[in-house]
Amino acid sequence: MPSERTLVLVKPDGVQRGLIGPIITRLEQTGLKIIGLKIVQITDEMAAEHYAEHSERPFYAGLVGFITSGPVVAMAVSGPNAVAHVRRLMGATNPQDAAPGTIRGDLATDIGRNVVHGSANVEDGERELPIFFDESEIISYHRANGPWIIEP
Ligand code: D4T
Repeated sequence: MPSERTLVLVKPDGVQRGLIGPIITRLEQTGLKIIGLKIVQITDEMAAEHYAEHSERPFYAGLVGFITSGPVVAMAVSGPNAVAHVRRLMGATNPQDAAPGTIRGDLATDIGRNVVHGSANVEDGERELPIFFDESEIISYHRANGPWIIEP
C-alpha cells in the first residue's frame, strides 16, 4: 500500500473546545504517523490559498472568517493511504451526516463548525502542506514499533 502524506487541521472550534488532544489521539491510535505539528494563526492570505477552490461559493466569506478566527493545530500525517484513511476517520463534511465513531460524528454538530480538516486527495495534500510547513519541519523517522503497526 502506498505511503501518503496529508494535511490535518484541528480548526479554531476544536482548539477552543479543548479537542486538540482527543483528535490527535484518534489519529495516533490508528497507527498513522505524525511527521509535522504546530499551532498556527492562519492569515487571510493563507486562508485564501488554502480555500482557493471555494472562492466563488456562498459560504466562502464565513469559511475564511472562521478559519482565521483563532489558532489552529496543523499536522502533517503519513501512512498507507493516509489521505483516505484520515477522511474516513473524520467522517462526512456535515457532522449531521457523519457516522458515529468518526471525529465529526462524535464531536461536532454544524457544518460550519466541523472541528477538523483533512486534505481531499493526494494532490491537495501536497498543495496544502507547504502552506503550513517548510519541508525542513516535516520529519521522516522510524518508530520502534513500526512492524507491529504495518506489516513489513
Ligand atoms: P475541509 O476542507 O474542512 O476538510 O472540509 P471537506 O473537504 O470535508 O469539505 P469541503 O472542502 O467541501 O468544505 C470545506 C469547508 O467548508 C465548510 N462548508 C462546506 C460550509 O461551511 N458550508 C457548506 O455548504 C460546505 C459544502 C465546511 C468545510
